[in-house]
Amino acid sequence: MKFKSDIKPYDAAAGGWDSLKSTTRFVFDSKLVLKNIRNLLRMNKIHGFDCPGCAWGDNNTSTLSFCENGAKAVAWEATRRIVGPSFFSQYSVAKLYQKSNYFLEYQGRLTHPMYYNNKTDHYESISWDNAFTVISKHLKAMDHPNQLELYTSGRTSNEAAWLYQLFGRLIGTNNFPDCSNMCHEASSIALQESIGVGKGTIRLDDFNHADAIFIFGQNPGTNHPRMLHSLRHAANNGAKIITFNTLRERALERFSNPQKPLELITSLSKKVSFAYYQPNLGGDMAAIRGIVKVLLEMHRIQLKAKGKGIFDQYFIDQNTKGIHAYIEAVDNTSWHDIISQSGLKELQIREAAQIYQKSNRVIITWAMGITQHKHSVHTIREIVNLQLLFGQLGKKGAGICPVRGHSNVQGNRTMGINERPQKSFLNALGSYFSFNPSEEPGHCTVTALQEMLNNKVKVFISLGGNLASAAPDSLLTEKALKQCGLTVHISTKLNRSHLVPGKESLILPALGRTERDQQKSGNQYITVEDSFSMVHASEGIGLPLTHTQRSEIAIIAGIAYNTLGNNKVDWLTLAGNYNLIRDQIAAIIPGFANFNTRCNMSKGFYLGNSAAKLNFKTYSGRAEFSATALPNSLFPTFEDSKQISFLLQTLRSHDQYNTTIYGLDDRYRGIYGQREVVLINPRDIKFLGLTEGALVDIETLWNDGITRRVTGFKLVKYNIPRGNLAAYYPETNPLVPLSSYGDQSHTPTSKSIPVKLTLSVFSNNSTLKVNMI
Ligand SMILES: Nc1nc2c(c(=O)[nH]1)N[C@H]1C(S)=C(S)[C@@H](COP(=O)(O)OP(=O)(O)OC[C@H]3O[C@@H](n4cnc5c(=O)[nH]c(N)nc54)[C@H](O)[C@@H]3O)O[C@H]1N2
Ligand SMILES: Nc1nc2c(c(=O)[nH]1)N[C@H]1C(S)=C(S)[C@@H](COP(=O)(O)OP(=O)(O)OC[C@H]3O[C@@H](n4cnc5c(=O)[nH]c(N)nc54)[C@H](O)[C@@H]3O)O[C@H]1N2
Ligand SMILES: [Mo]
Repeated sequence: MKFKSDIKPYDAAAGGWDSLKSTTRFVFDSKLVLKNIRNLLRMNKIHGFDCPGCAWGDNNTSTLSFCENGAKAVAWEATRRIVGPSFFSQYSVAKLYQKSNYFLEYQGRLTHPMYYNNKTDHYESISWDNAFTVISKHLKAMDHPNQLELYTSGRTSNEAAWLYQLFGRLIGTNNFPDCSNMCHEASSIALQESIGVGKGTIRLDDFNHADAIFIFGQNPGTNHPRMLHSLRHAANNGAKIITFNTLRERALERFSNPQKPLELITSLSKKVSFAYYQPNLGGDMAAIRGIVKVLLEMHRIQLKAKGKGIFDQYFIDQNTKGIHAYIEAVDNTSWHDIISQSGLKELQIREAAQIYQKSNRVIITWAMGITQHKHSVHTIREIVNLQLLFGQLGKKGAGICPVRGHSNVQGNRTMGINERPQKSFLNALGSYFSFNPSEEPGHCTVTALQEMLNNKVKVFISLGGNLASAAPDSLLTEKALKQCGLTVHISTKLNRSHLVPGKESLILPALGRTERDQQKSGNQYITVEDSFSMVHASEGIGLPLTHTQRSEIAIIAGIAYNTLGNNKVDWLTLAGNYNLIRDQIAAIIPGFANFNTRCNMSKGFYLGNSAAKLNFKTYSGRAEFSATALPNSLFPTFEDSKQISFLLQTLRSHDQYNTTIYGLDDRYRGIYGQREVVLINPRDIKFLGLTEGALVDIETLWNDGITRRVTGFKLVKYNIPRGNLAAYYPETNPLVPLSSYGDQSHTPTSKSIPVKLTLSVFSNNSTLKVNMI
């Protein structure tokens, strides 16, 4: 496939004609027009499947409930192209390793269980029974349950996640590293500490009642396009949308609705953001602290003048703990630090504070621009601090909203995919199934990789996902996977993780969410939970490509039955009727009573949120202010400080889903046909004595003597603060040190990597560049 590379500013609004053209181009390009359209129509509808694109909620009001990127995800899964035994006999693993991620996934759907033959370096066909035997042999040979790592990617259904964690816990481990560790972990930890529940407090309808919506570190136009609809409705109702984003993101500036024909015809488009601030990478905690400083000033003035300040004193007295220490921390933070760290002007911070103060009902949302830093937990707690001062919890149109990534990542956690499970959950599980679950904390993604590098892991099983490309320090991660005794990948498409096999390796082909899943008791549906704690049923409708693919649930049940027998759990019977799995969930997980009956409700059901009801399940029983100082520096300082250094963030383009690359365009950012680019402030280009379009090498500045470099990246001038850079993930994952992760969260610091740039001597080729088409 040939791509023409180009860079041109994108002037149109987000959504609109271009979005429609792009969606339809994608759907019509594939040879399955009818099937794709039918799939789109049924997406997020009753008797249809939940969109595998993202975890945004759905109010079932729009006739065509899809977005451009959801359409891409469906079309991508619905391909008729096949990666079967003959494909693998044609390509050795070494040969495939040379190919790009785009090439690998474009080859089509995995159809047969495959076993890696290390003598020939080819994957070869294996029967399902023999595959299960290989796995159980390895599992039974382990000296200790913690030699097993059970990775999960957040597309997995509640039912599959449930069986998977049950299997792991019966074996005796809590090693459940998952994509969430690299994603919203900091949100879960911070919210649990602050308000006693690791989830957002709002419901979709709250957007219709908000006076202001503050969006931090998130690019909804690409990653949560359906959120634009909610924002737009909110704006129509008079809500002010305030954006904090290091980059100017097109879809946060203007948006027109591709599902409203009149708007398309008249090219009407709405300004999205009422105010747009561009803090430095990692500067949001300082920005929020600044906003609070201004509000505290106003509070004190008014208190003096009128005897009543602007904070919600009643809410604070009734519901919170720690206000005094927090106010002291705010007083101790200097304007100098606030301005230098946030990169914003005092005037801008005062303006944002004023908008906040004038709004009765405020929602704050955020995503990866907040969670993938060293001080992310503190930043999120600072967001909560601000909301607590004004009682922005427990009322309509107000609250906190971490916008989740994978479509069921929140549900996976609810089901117990958690390396640090709550004791109450383990107790309930143990008494239902009559065993003593281990209480020893398990491994997260980073610690699992460290254990693999220490040769402590015998078996790695991956339920979806692509750890080799998603994890930091790509070369180390690949080494880690290769050192396992057995790697098992339950996957829909070929990806890089399959090409770094352990001493033995299996690929097990799974059905996708859009496909019909027929088991002994008939067609099955699964369930998922969105960002708003709504649980929906989802039923695949497309015919599977072959009878050799199996559902994730059937695969887990097969592994578990072969390893543990049906002594405590009748795995194969559960796999024959998913209602029986839901009965177990209903008996053990709070909020799921009568699960099977409630799945039939048309719009799903709400799990509830204790903090939204002002019931705070923290140690003190109150919402806790957190009183931390700003980080000393946003930039790790090393001895060699003479270098001109930058902070790099790694983000998504418009044509990708995490490690899956659909195409090489990033339309809203005006970048076409290329991904090896680095966005940089024009003055920094000049400062470096370079010109736009020059090819540079990016090298990490870290303290462990390892050289981490990617080469031949094109400089693209962009509206971004000086000293900050942006480039795409996963191409830049080799730059993220495995030892650079968030305090408490262990989330790789993918949004603040200290780097230097040098003119590339390689021009177009490099040792690390594995992503050429
Ligand atoms: N189409 C599509 N949809 C997806 C995904 C996908 O890859 N493709 N991935 C899914 C997943 S798993 C996730 S987690 C979400 C990710 O959704 P996002 O979090 O929107 O994803 P990123 O591309 O990482 O974008 C981070 C945004 O934060 C900004 N940012 C970065 N650092 C900072 C900072 O320090 N401060 C501020 N204020 N802004 C900052 C960046 O400029 C960028 O706009 O999307 C989900 N949905
Ligand atoms: N540098 C950098 N690194 C990052 C990030 C970043 O912003 N910057 N973001 C992080 C984030 S937020 C996340 S969530 C992780 C994502 O990490 P992962 O979830 O591990 O990665 P994905 O790319 O979503 O996984 C794609 C693979 O999942 C498989 N798959 C797709 N659908 C299904 C299905 O229905 N069933 C099964 N069994 N398999 C399926 C396919 O084989 C596909 O190749 O990456 C993280 N890594
Ligand atoms: Mo994510």
